[in-house]
Amino acid sequence: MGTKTILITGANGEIGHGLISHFAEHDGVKVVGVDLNPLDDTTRTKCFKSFTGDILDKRFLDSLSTGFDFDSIYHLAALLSTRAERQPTLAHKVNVDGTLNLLEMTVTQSRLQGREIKFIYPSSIAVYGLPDLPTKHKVGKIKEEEWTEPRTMYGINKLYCEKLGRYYTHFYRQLDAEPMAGYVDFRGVRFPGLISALTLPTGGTSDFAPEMVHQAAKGEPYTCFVREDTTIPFMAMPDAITALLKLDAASREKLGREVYNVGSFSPSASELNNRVKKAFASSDVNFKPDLKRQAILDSWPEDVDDSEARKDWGWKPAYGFERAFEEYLVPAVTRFYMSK
Ligand code: AKB
Repeated sequence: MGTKTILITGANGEIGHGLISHFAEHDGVKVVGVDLNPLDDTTRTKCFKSFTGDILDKRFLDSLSTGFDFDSIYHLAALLSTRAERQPTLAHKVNVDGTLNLLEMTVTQSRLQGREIKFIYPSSIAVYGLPDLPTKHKVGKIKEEEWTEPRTMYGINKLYCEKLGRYYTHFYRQLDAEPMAGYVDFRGVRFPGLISALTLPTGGTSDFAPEMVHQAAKGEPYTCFVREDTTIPFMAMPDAITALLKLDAASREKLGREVYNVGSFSPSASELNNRVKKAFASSDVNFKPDLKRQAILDSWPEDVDDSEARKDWGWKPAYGFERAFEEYLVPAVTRFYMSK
């Protein structure tokens, strides 16, 4: 099989870093990395080509599209939930109009190459909106069709873009003399909170978990903005990368849906704190809930039912809660700060 060319938007982001590092360690893939800000040197050197540009700039995307034949497009660029609440109209532009521009670019790519192009999309547990804590506890592991009533601009954006992807895959320009469906092969996963040892998220509401880990590794105190009983699903970054790659590699006929839940572990903030303290004895965490951000977290599910992903494309996390800390987070985040 020849070398694949993959476009990654949001290349400077957490998932972008992890994905580009993975591809750099494996042959057969040329990465074209794109971000609004210049890629950091480490990431840039791992890319075949990198570009600084705005996914809202159609001329920039057109110039990108004429320069490469992409096999897959990983559209990671987004404003996360907390930042999106502070800048809702900007979030809508980037998260929705930006995605629409990338979908249109995928159609152009597909017509130029005469084949279907895969569009890999990280959606989120933010598409869910549980009305209250008793319901959240009762629902437990949520299924893809349940409670998709998001209360954040980010969650609404992600849910709408899931529908956009389904439209482009199955119904795009359906009234044309020659319908144009079959150009885009949209595939998405609804990520839980992600925890990376090597990067910190910016502007997420699930950020309390990675922030707690990194502050402890730095030997610095951390004021946690959630209640101790707060429980949402999380995933170690290596598993998030695996999920995207396995979904990309799955044969289309195996996929019964466009978007899948993927899960790993669902600790409470108190359980996270206890595990962090076991790893970093000097950890100093105090809980001071931000009631507004807390309300967002209380609307997100305790856990996700990812049986569809396991059945259709063999999803299985490698890192449960204990292994994520013992074999990934603690050794890697310790090394990371010792090298500083
Ligand atoms: C956020 O907190 O906004 C994201 C997410 C859960 O999608 N990390």
